[in-house]
Parts: sequence; C-alpha cells; structure tokens
Amino acid sequence: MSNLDIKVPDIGDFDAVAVIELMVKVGDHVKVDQSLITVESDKASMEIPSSHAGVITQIKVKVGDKINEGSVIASIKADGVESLAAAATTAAVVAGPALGVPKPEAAKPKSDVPVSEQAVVVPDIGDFKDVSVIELMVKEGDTVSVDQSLITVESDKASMEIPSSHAGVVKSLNIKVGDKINKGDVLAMLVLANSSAQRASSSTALASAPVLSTPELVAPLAAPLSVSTAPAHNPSEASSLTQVPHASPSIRKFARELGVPLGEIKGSGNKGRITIGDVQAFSKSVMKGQVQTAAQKASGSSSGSGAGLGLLDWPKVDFTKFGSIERKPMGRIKKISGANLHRNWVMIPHVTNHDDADITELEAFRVLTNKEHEKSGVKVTMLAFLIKACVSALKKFPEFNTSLDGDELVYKHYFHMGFAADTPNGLMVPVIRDADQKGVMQISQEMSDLAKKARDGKLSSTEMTGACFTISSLGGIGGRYFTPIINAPEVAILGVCKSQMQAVWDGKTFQPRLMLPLSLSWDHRVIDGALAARFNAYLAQILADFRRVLL
Ligand code: CAO
Repeated sequence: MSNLDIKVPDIGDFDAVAVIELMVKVGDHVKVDQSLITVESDKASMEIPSSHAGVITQIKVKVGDKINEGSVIASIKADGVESLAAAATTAAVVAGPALGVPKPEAAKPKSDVPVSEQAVVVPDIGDFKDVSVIELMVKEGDTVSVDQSLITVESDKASMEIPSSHAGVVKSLNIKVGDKINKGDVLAMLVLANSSAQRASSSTALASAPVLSTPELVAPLAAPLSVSTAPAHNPSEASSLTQVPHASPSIRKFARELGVPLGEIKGSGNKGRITIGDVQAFSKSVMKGQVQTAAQKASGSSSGSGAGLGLLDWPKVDFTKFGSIERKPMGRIKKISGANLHRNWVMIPHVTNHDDADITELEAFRVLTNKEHEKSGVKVTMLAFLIKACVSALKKFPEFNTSLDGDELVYKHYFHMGFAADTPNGLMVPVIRDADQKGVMQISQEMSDLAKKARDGKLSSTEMTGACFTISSLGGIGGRYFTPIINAPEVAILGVCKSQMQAVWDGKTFQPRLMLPLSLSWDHRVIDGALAARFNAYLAQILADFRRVLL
C-alpha cells in the first residue's frame, strides 16, 4: 500500500493541452485504465486513464489547467503491488496516440490519375489501428482549404479530426460513417485548386484554425440582422460545419449505444460540453414523449402536437446552366453568426413594433456638444444617446432586461448594452459594460474604440459577451424600418434607421421636425404587445426631451 503520483503519459509532441473535464473525485476507487480526466486541443480530445488501481487521495489538476507529459494528475493510494505490474504495461499502451493534430499526408499521385487530382490519405495517427469514422465534415462538391477538417475519427479513448492536405473540390469521398480506417487509407479525391495554395511539405498542421466552436465564441457573434437580409444558408450544412458537439469519446460511445443524436443535445458542461447526465436527460425526455429527435420529426412519428418543421430539402441548382458563376467559401464568422441567427429566428416568437421619435432638439444638442468638444477628439454620436435612453427604458420596464432560463425568468440588475458593428468579416456585437454608470461622452469614446477593434478583428470574447439588450443602428446608412433578429438569450433588440425631416402636425400647424424611425423586436414569450408599445412610447418621449432621463 503506497501513495503514488499518476502522471500524464507521452501524448506526442503536444504541449500545454487543456484539462476540460475531471472524471473522478477524491475518495473514488479507480481501476487500472479507468479514465481520470479529459484533455482537449482544438482538433482532438483524449481521456487520460489511471496507470494504477486504488483510491484517489488528491486531485492535482483542475478544469482549465494546461498540462504536459509528466504533469501529476492525481495521487492514489495503490491497491497492491500486482496492479502496478499490470499498470506498467498499460501506461505504455495509453501513451499511444498523439493529441496533436495529425499532419495530413498526400499520396503520391498515381500515374493514371490526372495531375489536377489528388488523393488525401490518412496520416500517421500514432498507434491507432482500425479507428472508426464517426463524422463526415464535408461532402462531394464542397470546396475545402488546406488544413480544413474532413472527417472525425474515434477510438475508445480519443477522437480527432483529420484535415485535408490540399485545397480543392471534393470529387469523391472514399469512406463513410462507420468505416474503420488506418494510416495510408485514401479518404477522398480532390480536384486541386491553385497549386500555390497547397500545404508546404515542411509545415505542420498545428497552426490551423480550429473548426470546433466554443459557445463563448459563438454567442457574441449572434449578430442581429434584418429578416430580409438574413443570409440564405443550408442549415444542415451550417450545423455540420460549425456545431460539432463537444463530448468525450466515452460519452459519444454511450450516446451511440442508446441511439441518442449528440448533435441535438445542449451541453451543460464546461464550454458547452455534453456530459453523461445530458445524454441521460435527453434520452429520458424522448422516452417520456417530451422531446422528439429530428429523425422522429422528419418521419412524422409525432404523437404530440408539436409539428416537426418537415420542410422541403434546400433546392439544389446547377447555376452554371444559367450563366458564369464563382464559388467562394463563407467566412468563419458568417458561418457561426448565420447558425445563431437561424436558431434565434426559428426559436423566438418575434414581434416588431415600429415608432418614430422626435429628435429635433436632441440632434441640435448633439451638434452643439460636438462643436464645444471639438478639441477633445471624441465625437458624440446619436447611438450613444440611444444607449443611455435604452438604459432608462430598461430600468422602467425590467422585463426587457431579462433572459429565459427554462421556466424561470432571469432579471438582471446590471446594464450591459450591445451594439451591432459592421466589419469586413461580418457583423459583430461589442458590449458597453455598465452603461448606466457612464456618461454619453464616455460611451461615445468606448463605442468608437470597440467598433475599431471589431473592424480590426481584435475584440476579445469578454468584449462581446454579457449584453442585456442590443441596438442595431443603420442610421448612418439609410432605410426606414426593419425587423432585427433578437440576439438570444436577450429578449429584445432595437433597430434604428436614418432620421429625416418630416412635417409633423402640432395640433395647429405642420412643423418641420427631425424624426428617428425605431423598430423594436421582442420575444412574445416574455413581453406582451402593450408593454412593447409602452417601451417604444417611453423611449420616444426620452429622445424628444432628454431631461426625462433624470426623472
Ligand atoms: N440618422 C441620421 N444620421 C445618422 C444616424 C441616424 N439615426 N445615426 C448616425 N448618423 C450619421 C452620423 O451623424 C454620422 O454623420 P456625420 O459623419 O455627418 O457626423 C454618420 O451617420 C455616420 O455615423 P457613424 O457610423 O460614425 O456612427 P454611428 O454611431 O451611427 O455608428 C457603428 C457606429 C459602429 C454602429 C457603425 O459604424 C456601424 O457599424 N453601423 C452598422 C451596424 C449594422 O450593420 N447594423 C445592422 C445589423 S442587422 O441587424
């Protein structure tokens, strides 16, 4: 009986890999080979098993820690000497696959294959033999770039994505889900794109952009867009490309055994990972008839009243029949925000109220302020006044500063305001924190800094998270009204268009007034129409006479 340290075995040339899950606790009795923790890189996840049997006396890592070969995971009071001998061999076995992204390899083109075609083969994946293909991430006809993940494979202890060695169009996929593959097997044939875009033979795959998206990254990119301009995209494609569920290999296996579709489960673990409890809860609700899987909905096996979407397939058109075309892959931010917008638009029962605010005096005050502060370098914008006005309206109508969480409504006591910013990569929503505690000058300055950061692609995830309410202003561009999509889990969003001079009847005569069009979209599960009309009317009152903010 002795106390031993369990260390991270050889995990290949991968450094500082993150611990994402602790699978045991102090006091647990573990067997040799039982998984202790899960670690994850951007392309692979792996469970690290115990090299000894015994009782855990101390856990030396926590979720979020970065570990390397030799890092101590836990201390264990070992059962006996016999298990140590067995463990010695196990340690060598578990050390197998490198957690780093496998470096893609290209087969030498066969002489009978045209030079413009290229086979992509399974690279060296360590000791892995006969690993199962669990997911195809591309389909025939897709354009893929160098390092883009093509498939996910899985053993009982690790899963990893295999990237493409070349850029091109997938001519054929030579494998299907369920196939067992080994080093050297041909995955796909590509029709090559411009040869200069191909991977330099000496480069490694470690620097490639991650395909897995963490929820923290996804949520803030749920940028609002008007319904009429929402990008048309194939939802199944978007979800397969951007929403590969995070789950450890053993949980994937468990889900497969139960026939539970992992892609339909919302993970409650760290970074949205799917836990064993999530799989069990999902399976329970399906058994009770509370939830239907997509397959059940599609087959119309509904016994409940909720209609599955049952939509027609997305039209597949050969556009070249009608004229010359060019295909360009959608950018990463567009793909992520598109999937979020789609969910929000489908899942939230939106209603949009339109109104006008008389900003004649406010605009005159804004122009005067900017003249007086010309030398300060800060330009006060209408959007900064709108942020202050909306904070006031949120205080008066707290239902607008909530989020739905199951059967509960979460009321927030803070006032973080998101604003949509147009950037070359797509829409981003930076957040002004604690806008209730800041003046219009400070908000203007912060907005200008955040908008610049957004355009330069330098926003941190903290600068894009935690908003209570979002404003989407097209005022600098034009238009009259639009229907912004709510940025979940917020419950309302204000769309603003370009102000215009209009003839407004004052009871005696028509007066020239500067009118600002407002469009408020709100979640009808939380807010009623009368409340929304009051919110808009109050906002218009404040904008007409800003002194009301003080009341
Ligand atoms: N009516 C009339 N003019 C307006 C206006 C309004 N509602 N709002 C702004 N303007 C004017 C400004 O006064 C400014 O004019 P000057 O250059 O003569 O001073 C001009 O339009 C440009 O304003 P701006 O862009 O500098 O400042 P802003 O505060 O209006 O906007 C930001 C900042 C970051 C929101 C903006 O740059 C942006 O990205 N807008 C697009 C957001 C978007 O795409 N929303 C739609 C998302 S879909 O839901």
